[in-house]
Parts: sequence; structure tokens; C-alpha cells
Amino acid sequence: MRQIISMADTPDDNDGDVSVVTKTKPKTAKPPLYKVLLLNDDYTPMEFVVHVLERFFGIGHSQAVEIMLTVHKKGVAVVGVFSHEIAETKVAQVMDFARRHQHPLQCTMEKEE
Ligand code: TYC
Repeated sequence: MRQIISMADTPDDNDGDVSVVTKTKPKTAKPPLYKVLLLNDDYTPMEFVVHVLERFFGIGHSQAVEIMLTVHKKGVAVVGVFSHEIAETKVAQVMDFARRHQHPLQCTMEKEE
């Protein structure tokens, strides 16, 4: 008489199992992202800030007004997250545009953790 002793799946039990290779590919580190911040001041006109958000960040009018008011009330807000090069370009564009219009608007970038 035959008896089943165990149904455990052992390496050499020749039970027809098929093994699948699931080695994970070593991943290249993701490049860091940078937050672009807009700072409040007492002199830059609200409409100018709204225009900056629309023009350089592609933000729609209603959301641009909301972000501008957040900066006005809280002192600072993140207006976008970009690669280092794009963030640098945005900051330079905003700072240059503000300077040419003689407004003290400040825009900076900060590495995202
Ligand atoms: N505080 C400015 C004012 O009262 C408006 C303002 C908003 C300025 C956002 C800068 O990033 C800013 N005219």
C-alpha cells in the first residue's frame, strides 16, 4: 500500500514545477527635483504676480490668483517642481522680468527632499 508522506515542494521532487527568473534590474538613481518658490513683498502689484504665474508657469488665471493670494497671506508658496536646469531657468526668467519692470518680486529654488 502507498502512502502520501508529504506534499512539500522540495528542490528535487521532480513534480513538474517551472521556475521563473525574477531578478530585478539595478535601477539608476532618479535626478533630484527642485521646488520653485515665490516670495511675498509689500510692493509688487498683485496683477503683476498673476501675470508672472500665467506667463512663466503656464498656470491658468483662477489658479494663478489663488497662488498669488497664498503668497500674499502666507509669505511664500511653491509654484512648481522641476529638474535643476528648468527650475534655474524659471527663476532667472521671473527675476529678470521683475527687475525689468522695477518690482522687488523674489523667486528662488530649493531641492525637494
Ligand atoms: N503683497 C503684494 C501686495 O500687496 C502682492 C504680492 C503677492 C507680492 C505675491 C508678491 O509673490 C508676491 N501688492
